[in-house]
Amino acid sequence: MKKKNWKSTLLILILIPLSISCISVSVGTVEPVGPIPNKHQLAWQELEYYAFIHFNMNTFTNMEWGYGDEKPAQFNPAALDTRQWAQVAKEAGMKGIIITAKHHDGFCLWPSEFTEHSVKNSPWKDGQGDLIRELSDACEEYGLKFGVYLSPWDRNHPDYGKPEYITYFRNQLRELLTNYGDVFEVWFDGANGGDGYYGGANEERRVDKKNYYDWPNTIKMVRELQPQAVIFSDAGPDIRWVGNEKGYANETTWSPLYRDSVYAGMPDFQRFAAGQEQGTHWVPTETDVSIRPGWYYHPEQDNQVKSLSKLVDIYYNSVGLNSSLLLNLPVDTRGLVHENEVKNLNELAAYIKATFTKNLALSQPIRTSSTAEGYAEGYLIDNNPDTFWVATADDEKPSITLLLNTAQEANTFMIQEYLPLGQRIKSFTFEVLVNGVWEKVYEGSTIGNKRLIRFETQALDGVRFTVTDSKAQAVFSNMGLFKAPELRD
Ligand code: FUL
Repeated sequence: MKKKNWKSTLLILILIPLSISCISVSVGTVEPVGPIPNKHQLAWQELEYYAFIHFNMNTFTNMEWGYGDEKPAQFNPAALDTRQWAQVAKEAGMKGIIITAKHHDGFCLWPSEFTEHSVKNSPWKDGQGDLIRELSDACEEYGLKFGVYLSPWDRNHPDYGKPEYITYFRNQLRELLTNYGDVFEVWFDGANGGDGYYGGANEERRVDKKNYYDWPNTIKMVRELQPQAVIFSDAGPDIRWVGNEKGYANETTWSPLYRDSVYAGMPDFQRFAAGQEQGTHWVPTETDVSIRPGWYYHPEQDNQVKSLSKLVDIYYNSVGLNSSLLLNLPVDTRGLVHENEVKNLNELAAYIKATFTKNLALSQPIRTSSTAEGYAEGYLIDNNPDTFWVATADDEKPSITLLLNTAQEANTFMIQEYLPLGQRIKSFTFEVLVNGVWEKVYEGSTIGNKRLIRFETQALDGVRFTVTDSKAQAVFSNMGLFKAPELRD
């Protein structure tokens, strides 16, 4: 690349259209490093940030885990408005909503034909309501994806623990996946078995978590009914749990996993938080965390909504660590996302926008230690997820150096691997150039979908990103240098 600004701009303008027509050729010249994501996983990777909504019987009993003996009469939101949920999520910059259609207490937010324990016997809309329909309609209206959480554990159902329950569970899943349009994600919880009401038995029921649910056949059913949906559980098959509920992914996060050796609800799943470099399947992490201490609404937590700086920290440590952020909003007893949530969500949206709208790397000279034939540095900043830059295969420490035409204040660096060719980078360093002196400000491991690096705000003359170890030649689709606003709390 030439140093002159107008020339690099011109080159990028020429390269963008060229790159689009070259994609298939380019992919052919660089061998993928398996495993790689399928097209549904790839579409999911782009979402990055979407909402969980925990709203169900527990909202009205002020519980986290209902026992299963609650009465449908207790479910009675006065001002339920799923369009408000969708509007809040949309304005927050979220890409979808996943709703607790049935939690562990077994109460169903849709009028299932297979149980009486549902909204059809509640006072809400005189038993005529269908919350799942309302939410799926609201999501469509607001251009959001729609997903469902269906708890495998059911503390209400008399057959839980017996083979008959699996038929019931699948019947419910079939209803959810047949009657409510496109579903982008199906969420299966790992909490399975324990004490409960179980139709009046009031006893403890343990299940063989690995075999009881016959997951392979349930997964087959999801594939038939909603082929585009990704399936989440502790262990995949498509997306895995990040291993904690605090909002933090692991510094090292491999999307590959030895998937067939893990299962939903396995007791020590946390040890898979980092994934496995040599894993056999693409099973990226999803970071689920609540905006309040509880998953469900509790009035006494009205003043414990996570602050902007906490939410920003979570965003950087999930989206910025090769994960997605599933941020839970506990809808309140009115049936609305509470004002305190709305305020902080909007602050986060404004912060993200203020940070990432202006990429300081655009139209600036980029130098690389090598570039494979047919590729160019310009692909790194063309903001096109389908183009990518490739180092030569013999370049053992590929580096990307951005030299700014004039010093710029910055504090955030972003880089993304090109996922269709697999996750490759094992370690890297990041340096800043200040007053002619290079200073290493970060050393890290994996990258994957996105790595965000935060550092002290400084007037920079340049930055340098160096791959120090990788599974194969480096391939990046995007990078950026940004200045995030200062956080006050
Ligand atoms: C956990 C559940 O037990 C919690 O109640 C909540 O739904 C959370 C997202 O997953 O395993």
